[in-house]
Amino acid sequence: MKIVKKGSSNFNQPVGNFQSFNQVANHFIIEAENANIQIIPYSDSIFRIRIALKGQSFTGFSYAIAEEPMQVEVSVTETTDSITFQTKGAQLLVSKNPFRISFFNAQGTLLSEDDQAFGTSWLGNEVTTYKKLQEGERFIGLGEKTGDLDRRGQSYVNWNTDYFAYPVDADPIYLSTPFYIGLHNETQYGVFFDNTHKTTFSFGCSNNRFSYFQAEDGEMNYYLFAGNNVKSIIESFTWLTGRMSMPPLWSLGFQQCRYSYYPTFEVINAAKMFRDKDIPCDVLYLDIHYMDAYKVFTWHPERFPDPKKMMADLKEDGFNMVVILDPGIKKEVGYHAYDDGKAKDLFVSYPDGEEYNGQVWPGWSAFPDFTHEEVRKWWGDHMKAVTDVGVEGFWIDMNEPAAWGQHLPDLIEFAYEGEGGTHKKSRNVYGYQMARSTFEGGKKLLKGKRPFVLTRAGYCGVQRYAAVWTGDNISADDHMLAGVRLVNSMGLTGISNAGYDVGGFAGEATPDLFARWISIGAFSPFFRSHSMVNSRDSEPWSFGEEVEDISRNYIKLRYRLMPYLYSAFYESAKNGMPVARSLAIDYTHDAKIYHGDYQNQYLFGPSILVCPVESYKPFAKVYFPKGKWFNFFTDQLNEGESEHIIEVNKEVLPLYVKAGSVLFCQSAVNSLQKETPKPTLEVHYYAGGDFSFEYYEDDGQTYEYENQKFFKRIITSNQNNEIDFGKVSGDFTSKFNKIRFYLHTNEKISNVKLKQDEFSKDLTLNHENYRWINPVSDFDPYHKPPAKPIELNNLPYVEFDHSTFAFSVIVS
Ligand code: MIG
Repeated sequence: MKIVKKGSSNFNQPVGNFQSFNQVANHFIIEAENANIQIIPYSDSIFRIRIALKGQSFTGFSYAIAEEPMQVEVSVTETTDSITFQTKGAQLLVSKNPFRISFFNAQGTLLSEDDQAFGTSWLGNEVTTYKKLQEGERFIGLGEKTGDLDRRGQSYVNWNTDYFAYPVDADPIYLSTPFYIGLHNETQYGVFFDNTHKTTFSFGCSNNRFSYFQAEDGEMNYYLFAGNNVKSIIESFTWLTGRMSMPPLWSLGFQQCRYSYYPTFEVINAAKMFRDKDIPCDVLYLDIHYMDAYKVFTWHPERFPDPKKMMADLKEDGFNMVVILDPGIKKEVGYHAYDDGKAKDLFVSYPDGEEYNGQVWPGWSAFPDFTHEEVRKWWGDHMKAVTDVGVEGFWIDMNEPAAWGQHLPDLIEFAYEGEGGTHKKSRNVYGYQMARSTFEGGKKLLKGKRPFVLTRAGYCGVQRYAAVWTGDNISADDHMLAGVRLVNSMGLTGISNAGYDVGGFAGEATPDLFARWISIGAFSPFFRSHSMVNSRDSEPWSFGEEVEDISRNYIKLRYRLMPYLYSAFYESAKNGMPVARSLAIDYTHDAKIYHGDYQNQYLFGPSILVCPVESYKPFAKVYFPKGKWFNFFTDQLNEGESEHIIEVNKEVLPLYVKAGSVLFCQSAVNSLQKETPKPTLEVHYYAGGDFSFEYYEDDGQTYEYENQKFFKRIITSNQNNEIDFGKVSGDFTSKFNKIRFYLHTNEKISNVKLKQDEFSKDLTLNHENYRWINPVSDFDPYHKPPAKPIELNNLPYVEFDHSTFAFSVIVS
C-alpha cells in the first residue's frame, strides 16, 4: 500500500511557478511550469483571465461575448515576486511563485484572491479556480438557481435540465448563467466563468475555506469585474454579454397560457371571456396540441382548420398569439421539415455520421444543430409556417434539450460554429442558440416588427434574443416565492425579461393562492398564467368572483403603470438594470435584506417596492430599506431601516413607493395593441429625495427607434421639490399631449410653479379623490363588513402640456 503523504499529493495538478512574461498586442502572456496564462485587460474595470495546461491550446470562440476588448490604459509593474496590472477601475496582481491572482478595486481594496495553496488547478481534465473566502463574504447571482438570495454555503451545477415539477431546492434546472457577484467589507466584484461545459460553483459549501468554480473540461476562462456598486457591475456584465432590445409592447401585457387551448373555438372563447369580463389581456398561447402529431411547423387539420382566420379574429379583438415550437423534429419520411433537414444534413449526429434520434412528443425525432449558422437560418425560414398565419410570438420549450430518459449520449457532436463540440460542451448553449435562431428568423419574417421569443433554456447572452420563464413550477406558496427569487436572480445576471407560471404549472392553486400569485405576477417583468394539461381551469375567472375581481384589479393596475414599466424596460435595454431588482442591487451591504423574512422583496423598476407574502398568512413581515417609503394605496409614510409586521389580506399586496421617485401612468385599457389610452399622462411624484429616471416611449412594435423614432427625456428631482423635465430627444410624437402631475407628499403645498427658461407661471392646484384600483372587499358581506375603497383623499395635482422643451415643476 502506498501512503500519500499529507501536503505532497500528486493528484491535484497546479499551475506551478512563474517562468516568463510577455506582451502581445493587448494580451499579457505568462508561462508557468505547467500552464500558459493570458491576462487581457478587457475594459477599465474588467480583466479576462485564461489558463490552459501546457500542450492544450486556447480555444477561440464564445457565444456569450458581445464585445471585443476595449482599448485599455494599463500600467504594468514587475518585481521579482509579482506583476501588477493597474487600470483606471481595477488592479490585478499576479504573484509569481506559485502563480496566484488577487484582484483589487480602483481604491486598492482587496476584492478577491486565489486560495494560497490551490489557485487554479486540475484533477484530470477537470479545472477549478479556488478563491479564498473573505470575511463575511456573501454571494448573489448565478441566474436561475433555487435557494436563498445569499448563496453562501451552497453549491450549484450548471447543466441545463428539464425538470418537471422541480422541488424548490432542486438543482440544476433549465438555464445556466455562470456569473455571480461576491460581496464583503462594503465592496463588490463579479466573476463570469465562461465555460459551457458542466460547471460547479461552490460558495463555501461544506467548507469554510474557499469558494470555487469548476468545469468538467475545457479552459479556465473567466472575467473579473470591479465596480463602485452592484449596478455598475451589472452594467459591465451586460455590456460584455449583451442586453435585450425593446420587446413588443403587447408582450408587456397579461398573457394567458394553457396546456392546451384547442380547438379554435376554445381559443376564441377564452378571448371573448377576457373582453366580456373586462379583464385586460394581450396574448393567448397555443401549446403542443395545435400541431399535427406534434410536428413542428404544422397545424392540426381538425383542431385548427383555418388558423389564419382565427388569428385575424383574435387580432381584431386586440390579442396576439404565441405558439410553442419544440426542437425535436419527427423522424418521418414525407414530413417536410424532416426531409429538408435530413437532405441538408442539419441534424445533430453521432461521431460516425449517423443522425442522433431521441424520443420527445412526436416520437423518435432528430434535433437541428442550432450551433451552426446555416441551421439557424433554416429553422428561421421554416417559421414561415406560423408567421404566414400572423403569429408574432414564439415559445421555445424542451430546448435543454429534453428527451425522454433525460440523458443524451455525451459523444454526439455539434458544429459549435466550426470549432466542433460534443454534447458535453454544447448542451448548455443549445437552447440559447435556438433562441437566437428563433429571434432572428422571426425578425426577418416579420419585416420590421419586433418578434417575441420566450425560452426555457439558455446561457449568458440569451437576453439578447428571448424572455425566460422558470419552467414547470408547482401550485404552492413556497413556489410562488421561489419564482420571485429566480426572476430576481436572473435579473442580476443580465436576464431582465423573466417570469414564472402564475398559479403554478403542476398541481392546482387554491383561490387564495391564485389571487396572491396574480397580484405578485402583475409586478413581474414577464407576466403569464399557465397550467398543466388535465388540471382544473386556471383563468382569472375560474376561482370565483372574488378572485376574478382581484385578478382584474391587479392586471388593470399593471396596464395603468405601462408607461412606467415601458421606461423600466428601456433602462434595461440601455444599461442592463433589471426590471425586477433584488434589493441587493441598491441596498447591497444592508444585512437585513438577506434575511429569510425579507429576501423576496424587490423593486419593480426604480420606484416600487414589492413585498411578496404567502397567501395563507394574515400578517407579513416587511423591511423598509434606507430612505422613506410611501404606502402605495394610502400614501402613509414609513421610515426606512425599520422592520414591520403588517396585516395583509388577499386583496392588498404590500406595495410601497420610494420617497424621491416618480411613476408614470395611463388610463386603463384592455389591450395594449388595440386600444389607445387617453391622451393624459399621469406623473406621480413622490416627494422626498433625489432621483433621475428616463421617461421613454416609442411605437412599441418596430425597430424604428433605432432611427431616432423615440420620445425620451430625463426627469430629475431634488430635496427642494424641484422636478426638472429635460428636453425631449427623438422624433417620435408622444401618445400623450397633457401631463397630470400628482403630488404625493405629507408636506403642505401652497404653490406649484411651471418654469421654462426665464419664464415662470403659477399652476392651478386641484384636488381629487384618487383610487389606484377598485376595492373588492365589499364582495364578502357575510364574513366582514363591506370595506371602504382605499382612496387617497384630496390628492393634489396640476395639469399642463406635455411639452418637448425642458421645463421644471417647482413645488413649495
Ligand atoms: O413535456 O408543451 O414547461 O410549459 O406546457 C412537457 C407542454 C412539455 C413543458 C413546458 C410547459 C408546457 C409543456 N412542456
